Amino acid sequence: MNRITNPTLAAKVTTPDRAAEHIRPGDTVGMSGFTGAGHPKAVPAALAERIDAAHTAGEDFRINLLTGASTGEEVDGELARVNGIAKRAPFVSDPALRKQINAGDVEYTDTHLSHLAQQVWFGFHGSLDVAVIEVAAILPNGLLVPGSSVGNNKTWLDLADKVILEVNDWHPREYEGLHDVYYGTKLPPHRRPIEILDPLQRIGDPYLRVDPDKVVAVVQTSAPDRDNTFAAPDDASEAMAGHLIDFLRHEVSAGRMPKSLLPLQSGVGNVANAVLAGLADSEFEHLTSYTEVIQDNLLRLLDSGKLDSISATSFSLTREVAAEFNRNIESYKGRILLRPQEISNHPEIVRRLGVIAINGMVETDIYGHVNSTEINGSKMINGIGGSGDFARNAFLNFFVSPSTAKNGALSAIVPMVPHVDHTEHDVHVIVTEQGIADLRATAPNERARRIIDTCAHPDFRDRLHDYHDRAYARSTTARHAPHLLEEALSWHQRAATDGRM
Ligand code: 0RQ
Repeated sequence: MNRITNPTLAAKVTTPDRAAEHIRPGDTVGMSGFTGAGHPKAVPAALAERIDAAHTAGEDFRINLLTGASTGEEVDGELARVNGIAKRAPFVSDPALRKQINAGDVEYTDTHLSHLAQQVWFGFHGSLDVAVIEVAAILPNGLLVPGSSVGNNKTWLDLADKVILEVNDWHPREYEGLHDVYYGTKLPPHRRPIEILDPLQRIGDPYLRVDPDKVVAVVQTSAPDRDNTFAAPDDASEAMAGHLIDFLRHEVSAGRMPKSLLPLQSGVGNVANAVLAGLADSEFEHLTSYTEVIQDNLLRLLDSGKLDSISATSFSLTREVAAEFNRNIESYKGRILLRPQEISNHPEIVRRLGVIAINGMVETDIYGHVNSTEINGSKMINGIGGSGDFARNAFLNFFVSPSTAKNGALSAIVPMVPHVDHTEHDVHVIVTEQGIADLRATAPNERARRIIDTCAHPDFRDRLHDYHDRAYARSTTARHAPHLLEEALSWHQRAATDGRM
């Protein structure tokens, strides 16, 4: 089936190599892509070849790359391979790129996912030279049918001087109707309320718009999204899922939320997957989800009839489940909406709907400051992603992690975190396989005892109590959240030198 039915844009079909020639050294490029879904599959590799050739010839050629979130081997992998990225935002997961960031070769701006689009509108990132956007089809009137993610595509298409479109027929043509692209965003002081009152409420259009005069090239591809594999849930993640679901039961019986709970957001990863699997076996019904990423188990929850609807910005599926979804896409219409990430993760809506946010963490300190991104305060893992968008504005948030890492050598509960992504003011509930600590309406010392007693691994519990007790005893005029500053980061110091806390 012909996916490019607009004559003006059909006339611009060309090869990836010719398309990539429109990208110049130093350009800021906005590409599609979110958690391995909907990123361009051909032009970035062609660009990488050009960059490689330029470097061989002794020329400087790197770009500044903005996306929705992580992409795939075809984007971050290819461009990292040729040292083609100077600056990157807002989220990464590619191992080669992570290495370059941690080697100091790539400047990485770790940004809340709902914030990047507006920051580019505000001009914080300078001008956007080129957009490279993957879509499922171009309609006769020139409107674009998005594919498996929306991300920041609306903003990149609106703001870029030049646009390159990749039309990928791996995405079913029947994607048409599964998206809700909001065109009402404005800059302050002209902003208006974003009136989403229900996760599945439509406020926009099913299509992306593009000024055909800006389109410099159209490329055809036929390539799958990233295969997002997950480890089968282990005992620890099943224990965490169990604690969390029991906690939700308790909240319902305390009258703090309805039996159908409140809209769920879950981060990506094995614990989130285990929680979703646990919910499938629970008594909860008519659940909804206001989230950013649709993983296998969220889709399964929808298939099982436990979950009524999902609002997100992207998929992050295994190849097998993606193929199944693509075959049955029509049956999901009216139950799934993909939105731009500035809306899927919008603080106003997260707060209004009362989202239950579940996200992973590296570690928390005894007062509830959470580190989600930087090992030993310095080494980037992925980035904050959408965890801050959701957690800070959630009705209820959970941060989950096994109580230890690296075969028990490191504790996920520490005296002081060396990097803070979520502050004590934002964090509600900490979950490890050991137990669950409800920090709502607690003061720091109460919080410390609760986290240590319920969440810390027994191997570290006494030492954590000892640290807290001595800090309290010594700080006679600073007991609100007492610390021994000379010792607070000694656990990380030891981790850095000996690999053990
Ligand atoms: O490193 O692979 O080298 O061993 O951190 O840890 O156990 O695989 O855990 O996949 O759940 O990721 C916080 C990173 C957890 C994730 C984080 C090491 C560990 C391993 C990963 P290795 P695991 P998970 C929605 C929301 C921020 C973004 C977010 C994350 C690696 O949840 O990126 O929430 N969150 N987005 O060994 C030292 C510790 C450690 C540690 C783990 N205490 N000390 N290293 N590790 N704990 C998605 C989006 O926004 C797109």
